Amino acid sequence: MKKIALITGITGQDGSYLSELLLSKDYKVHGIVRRHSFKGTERIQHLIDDAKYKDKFFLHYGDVTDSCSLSNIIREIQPDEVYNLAAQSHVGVSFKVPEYTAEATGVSTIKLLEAIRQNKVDTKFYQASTSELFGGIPSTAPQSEKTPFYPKSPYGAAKLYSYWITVNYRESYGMFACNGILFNHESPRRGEDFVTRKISLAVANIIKGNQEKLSLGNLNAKRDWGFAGDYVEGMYLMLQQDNPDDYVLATNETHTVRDFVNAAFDEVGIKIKWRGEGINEKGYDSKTDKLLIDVNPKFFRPAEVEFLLGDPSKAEKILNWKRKVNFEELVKMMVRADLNQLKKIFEVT
Ligand code: NAP
Ligand code: G4F
Repeated sequence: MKKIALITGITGQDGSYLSELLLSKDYKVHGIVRRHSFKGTERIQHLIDDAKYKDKFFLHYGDVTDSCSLSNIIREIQPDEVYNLAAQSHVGVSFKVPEYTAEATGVSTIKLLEAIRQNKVDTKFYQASTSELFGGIPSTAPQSEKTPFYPKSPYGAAKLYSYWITVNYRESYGMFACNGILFNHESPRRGEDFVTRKISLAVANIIKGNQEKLSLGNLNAKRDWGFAGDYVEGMYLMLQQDNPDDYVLATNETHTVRDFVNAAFDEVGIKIKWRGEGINEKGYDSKTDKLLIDVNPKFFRPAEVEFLLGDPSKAEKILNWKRKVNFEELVKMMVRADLNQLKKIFEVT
């Protein structure tokens, strides 16, 4: 019998890679999509259109803030595995829409867990937890499953609830429920308002003459950046174990936002020379002295997570998981993809 998976957040970056992975393993994949006024399925359109997935890939209208839709879908499809990836996932935006973030990123998890429990569906559950849980304890590094949490945003606080309610349902009801505590993972499918994609797109646009310069917020923030395609394999592996547990997925390398900018421009043969400090820091093309990067305080957050560095040794040992793509390869992949994409747009217009 083919296994049945349900993915919330299937239209997102991770949802699209996870769908591809599970379809390659011959799963039947069901996803929850919310209604958009215009499209919204770009990242999975190739799967929707592929005739070989006609009887394997199914989408259902629903919303993780709507327990009726969750309960109906769970009852109807009786999944073997549920991957809860849906969230208002932007940390900066969570300060602007804190109450909605609490609903979509926090309370939604109990709605899904209760839909499973009340319908008595025997399923394994993956919760998309995050390194944002570690937030404000920079002295503790690298961060592992044992590091105390200290979220620094409405997003982090909402994810903290989801983390603990997942542990609670495992302990209270014996559910096979796991938290993947994932550090930042990126790809050419990353949302354009996250810093890595904002940078790779800007590099491509500047090279093509569509954009003058790139404005960023905190250049000093350090992140442990990996490739999303590697991380969805870890999610899958967590649900294939005999026992449920929580795991960190990370690269164990950290880089500043400035490092990412340098590496991205390097990819198109531009070396950045930095001058000034704080909000006056600027990046110039070292050959032409053209201004390419400046700092705009509008991208600062009311509270910032300054430093993330993950210790993935538990996942490496127990899941036999290891990231394959390193920082330089990730930057190259993203810049190349954006250059190619822009080339396509120019070729047809
Ligand atoms: P993403 O690209 O922003 O995707 C989020 C997904 O959630 C989208 O499919 C979105 O649907 C859906 N969604 C949002 N609100 C919803 C609602 N009310 N009802 C139903 N669906 C809703 O995020 P991602 O990068 O793939 O991340 C996947 C998960 O991992 C998220 O929970 C995120 O918080 C978490 N996480 C991500 C990272 C990372 O570095 N990427 C690290 C740690 C944890 P629309 O397409 O309709 O907006
Ligand atoms: O790319 P970011 O917006 O990602 P952030 O805040 O680390 O959150 C992402 O990773 C989390 C895992 O740790 C996930 F849980 C979460 O869902 C999301 O996927 O920002 C990265 C860093 C921050 O320090 C931010 O302040 O880059 C800094 N930054 C500097 N300039 C900027 C910008 N971030 C954005 N989005 N835009 C800027 O212009």
